[in-house]
Amino acid sequence: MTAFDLKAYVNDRRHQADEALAQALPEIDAAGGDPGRLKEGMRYAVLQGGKRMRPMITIAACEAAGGSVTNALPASCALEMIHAYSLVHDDLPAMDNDLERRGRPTVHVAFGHAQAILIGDALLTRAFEVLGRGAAGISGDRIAAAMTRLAHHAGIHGMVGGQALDIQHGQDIHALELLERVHALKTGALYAAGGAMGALCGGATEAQVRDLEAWGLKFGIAFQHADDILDDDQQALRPQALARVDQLVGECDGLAAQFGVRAEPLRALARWVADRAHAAAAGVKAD
Ligand code: GRG
Repeated sequence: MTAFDLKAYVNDRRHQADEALAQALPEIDAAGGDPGRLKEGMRYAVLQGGKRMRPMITIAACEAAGGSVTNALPASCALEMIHAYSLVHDDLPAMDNDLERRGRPTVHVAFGHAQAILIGDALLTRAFEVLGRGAAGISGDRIAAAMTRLAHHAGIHGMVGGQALDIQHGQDIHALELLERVHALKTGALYAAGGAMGALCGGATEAQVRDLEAWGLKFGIAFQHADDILDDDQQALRPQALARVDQLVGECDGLAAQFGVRAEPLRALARWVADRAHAAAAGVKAD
């Protein structure tokens, strides 16, 4: 048996997600012009850089459930637009006040503060429009269920709630349990949405949708622990966080087992997160 080529998989799926996103965002020269440069700002926020991890997980979950890349593209685009909106708003002076992202001026620096708020709002709403239009061969019921999962995980019970919890506690997080609660909401929730939406678009059963949603949540928490280790954040909790990465990745493997060989991309992506965390903890820079 040949080993699964994660690099080739990631390059291919990232390319397909990039193309779908370029099509799903409003064209700058379309009718109506571009008052306030919002269309330009939406494209700037989404299309320049980014690892496309959330679309990747959505596609991989869809494939695990027996669907195709095409089935997963609207949900993948919607999820990445919501991720992009959250970064635009998170970078604002009222939040993190970041001047650079992905090696370029942040949206509020390049387009102005009021425009950045509107660009984030426009990305959030465009996400639901793109998902609502659906994909060929996917029933309206499944699209409606995907929308509900996305709204749930992006909102007060997910990413927005996690951002509020993070703001409330600031630098004052000394227990792994609280740190993981923030990670689960702020980062894990969007991955959970990706797992659930991918499963729904791939034709999964209700139980499988729940399992791939749980897979996404665990993956997202592990991903954030790995990111903390890479960025030297939360140093006091590092040994516990590293142990949790291994545990979470093991749980991901348990959830993916039922999908057999079709879940190989999910398994390889989870293994990549564990390798990244261990390499960073050992002071080695991984891919
Ligand atoms: C403003 C509602 C609202 C939420 C903000 C995204 C976010 C929540 C905060 C940004 C800070 C942060 C560390 C969030 C955790 C999620 C995360 C790891 C974001 C960066 O995601 P990557 O690494 O970024 O996937 P790219 O650029 O590759 O897309």
